Amino acid sequence: MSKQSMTKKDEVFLSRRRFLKSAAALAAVPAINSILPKTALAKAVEEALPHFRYTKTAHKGILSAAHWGAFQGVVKDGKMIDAIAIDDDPAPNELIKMVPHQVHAKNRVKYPMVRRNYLEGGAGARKEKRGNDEWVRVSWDKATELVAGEITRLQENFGPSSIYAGSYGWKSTGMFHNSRTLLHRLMNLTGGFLGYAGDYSTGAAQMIMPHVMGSMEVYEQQTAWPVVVESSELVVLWGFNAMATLKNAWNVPDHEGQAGLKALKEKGTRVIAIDPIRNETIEYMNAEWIAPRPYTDVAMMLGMAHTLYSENLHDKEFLKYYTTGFDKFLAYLTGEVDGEPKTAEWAANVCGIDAETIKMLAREFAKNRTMLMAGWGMQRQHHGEQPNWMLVTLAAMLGQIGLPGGGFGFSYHYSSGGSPTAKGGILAGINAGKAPKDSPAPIPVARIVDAIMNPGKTIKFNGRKVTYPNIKMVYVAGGNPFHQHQDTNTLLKAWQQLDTIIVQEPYWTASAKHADIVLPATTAYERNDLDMGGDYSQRYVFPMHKIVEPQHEAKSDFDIYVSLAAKLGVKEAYTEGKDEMQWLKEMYDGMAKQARANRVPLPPFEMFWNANDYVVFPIPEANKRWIRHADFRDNPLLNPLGTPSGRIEIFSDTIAKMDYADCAPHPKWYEPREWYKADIAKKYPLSLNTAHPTQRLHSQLDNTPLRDKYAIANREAVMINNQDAKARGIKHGDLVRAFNDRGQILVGALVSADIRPGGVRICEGAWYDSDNPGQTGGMCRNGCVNVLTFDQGSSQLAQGNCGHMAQLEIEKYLGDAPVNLAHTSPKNA
Ligand SMILES: Nc1nc2c(c(=O)[nH]1)N[C@H]1C(S)=C(S)[C@@H](COP(=O)(O)OP(=O)(O)OC[C@H]3O[C@@H](n4cnc5c(=O)[nH]c(N)nc54)[C@H](O)[C@@H]3O)O[C@H]1N2
Ligand SMILES: Nc1nc2c(c(=O)[nH]1)N[C@H]1C(S)=C(S)[C@@H](COP(=O)(O)OP(=O)(O)OC[C@H]3O[C@@H](n4cnc5c(=O)[nH]c(N)nc54)[C@H](O)[C@@H]3O)O[C@H]1N2
Ligand SMILES: [Mo]
Repeated sequence: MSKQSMTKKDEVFLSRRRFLKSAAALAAVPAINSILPKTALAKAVEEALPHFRYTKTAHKGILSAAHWGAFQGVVKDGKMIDAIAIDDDPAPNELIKMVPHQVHAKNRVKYPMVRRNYLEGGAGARKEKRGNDEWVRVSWDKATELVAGEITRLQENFGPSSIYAGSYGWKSTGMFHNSRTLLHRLMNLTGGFLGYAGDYSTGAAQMIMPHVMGSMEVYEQQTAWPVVVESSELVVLWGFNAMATLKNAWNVPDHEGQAGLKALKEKGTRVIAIDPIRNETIEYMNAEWIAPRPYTDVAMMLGMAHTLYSENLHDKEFLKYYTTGFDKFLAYLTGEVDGEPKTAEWAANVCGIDAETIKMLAREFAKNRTMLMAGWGMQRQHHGEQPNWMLVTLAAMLGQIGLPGGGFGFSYHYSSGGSPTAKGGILAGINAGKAPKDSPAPIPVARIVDAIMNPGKTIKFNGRKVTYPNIKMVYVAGGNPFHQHQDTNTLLKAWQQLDTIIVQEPYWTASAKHADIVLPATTAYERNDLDMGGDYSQRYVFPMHKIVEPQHEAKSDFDIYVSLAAKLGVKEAYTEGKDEMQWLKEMYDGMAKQARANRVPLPPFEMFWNANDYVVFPIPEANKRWIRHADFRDNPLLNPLGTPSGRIEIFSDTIAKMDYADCAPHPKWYEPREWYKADIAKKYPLSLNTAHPTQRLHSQLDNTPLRDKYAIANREAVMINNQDAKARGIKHGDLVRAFNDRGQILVGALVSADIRPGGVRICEGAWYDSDNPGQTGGMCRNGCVNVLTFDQGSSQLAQGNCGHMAQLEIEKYLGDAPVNLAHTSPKNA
């Protein structure tokens, strides 16, 4: 295999306009509940077809899947009461157990609801009351009439750029009930919409890497785990917490990354971790922990690069044959251009790690077969382009890129990058259809609030210019802007500018509470779907059977859009005449055809669906030995990188031509907007870390009992070093106010030695709950960290978000503890 690549957020759009030959055959498909236990026929098929795996826990429940794993849902008296991970899962987790709680959560959106003033006064009426208005229950017919009417009004009067329907978010798994793509499909049939570019995850890295490596690197297959276990002598975990982040995946996780880490641990490979926090992966691997000042990694890497150069440890052959521009970078590294040599001593003064340690690290990296594995937290920062570029430069100087167990990897912590790729078939998801010709150009995803606030403003973006249109409506389905976006108070202001906000959701999240029209969506467990298991391994195909009937008046996203399509006169085009099961059969058949071409025969759809089983594709031996960039290393002329030079660009002419003051044409240390040496640190001395939550997926599952395990004083936890806590008279378990000039939140003190002094961690994803609803400046009673972050692009190149960075102060909260209403439904709802 010469190149393995995949994208995360954009499903593989295989356009198959083929219609079902026999829809009638499907009518015979019985409901899953009626076909358990397994039929004799299914058992016979399974014996004949080894990749059609009999669910070992069969008969316990109904097979389905989520971001946190595949499981069987157990139902009693129409209610889901348990979820049991499949036996093939090498690292089943506690999130799976929350599935029944998701279905039966108290704060489900039960009926379509409209904000009273909106219902009575129309679009834009009393918009300042959003978040603090009454809710009125309406019929589905009325709700869809309002939504369809507003789409029509805006398309006619202002055109597609007035409707932001990008709808970024992690929704649920399932290749068909993809709330976002299905929304795009509707909008494309009705005049187009304003969408987004990039994502919140790798906003900076995915834009800079193509200039440097010719590919995004962050969503690409990594050197296979068996190779790492066998060949790496030193593994460096740089801002990397895979034991937490691998619990979830974009599709259904295969959890093979945890198996890889376990094997590494059992072998006793040396592991060094660089992170301001001694996170659970460091703990699990018992790694050597180096804790730099937050946001200073680029300086630290420069100090190492300088050591390699000055001690003649860099690989000159590799730099010569496989890279371009090292000489120009060198002039910066040695201080020739700015009078500032980036020595280990210089770096020590910036990152707070002593020069001897920095030098030791550089020498160890050079001496051993070293794999640099990096997470994405440090690129979700101001100048977040630089850590990735500099890490690649460091790896290039070490000269091990393309060798077994050497080089760098930017996706070992995500969706099990490095889990060897199987050979079978791939499910194509539902497609968004064709965008109309005059569709507006997308805006960088994290600039949405800036765009709403500043229509007509032009910004720079990766060599292009983007002019913000006049956005009048936001349609959210499968995302949670009140958690995902930085600087919540500014978001609130922006939300108050809009004519209409529609939120399609299973729960009364803060985003729902601040909308005009709320449409109740089912969870994934109330509908039928299919998904792949293993984003990189593509190893499994899971049926996602409906486990319980839709709760209350909730409808699947597909059914909601079909009703809207009917009102907008595009129903036939939208459904192509197919219902849920017909779409699933078509997706399965397309996948099975590819599998057959790969000599992996699969049973017909009906049999697959009825058997409560899943498919496990074989993994070719060669893929277990796969090494990222080995082909490039073997022959850079025949297998050039996708960069202009075909080589690793340590200096980029493309970026030089952009001429951005905040993104030089070579990796460079920039002082960030907020950090411990900035003026702001005198007032707000603590540096914020907003790591992803171990026992949640962002905001998802915050309304389940798992919260009892991590909430402190009934709020999101703030991790703080013992010394910093002591200096402020804060004890473990105390209620604490965290604040800066942008806002204030209540959190519970988690006092610990596992965080470097000067840093605090408040995980992203707590549901926003203001004590002054709808107004800016209120205190969030649940600890939504984005109240404290700033909303600025990483640089003009990537315009990525800076969610992982902010200065703040904390103090013991002395008032009466206010009631936390984050997980309650509004009155009458
Ligand atoms: N400060 C800071 N901010 C961050 C980050 C950070 O590190 N720091 N991380 C960023 C990153 S990487 C990301 S990816 C974003 C994530 O941000 P989001 O993707 O917005 O986070 P989720 O909590 O997954 O939101 C998904 C929402 O979809 C709803 N949902 C689930 N299933 C369905 C469905 O089938 N249909 C519909 N209609 N709705 C459904 C859920 O209830 C939930 O409200 O956050 C970003 N924000
Ligand atoms: N359990 C769980 N798993 C998830 C998610 C989730 O919400 N929960 N979200 C999924 C998604 S959408 C994404 S994008 C990925 C996110 O994956 P990542 O972005 O890699 O995860 P983070 O937790 O934000 O950051 C990883 C590590 O970086 C460290 N870090 C932060 N700032 C710095 C710094 O300045 N320097 C250094 N050296 N280290 C730093 C943090 O302390 C943390 O240990 O995870 C995915 N998996
Ligand atoms: Mo993400």
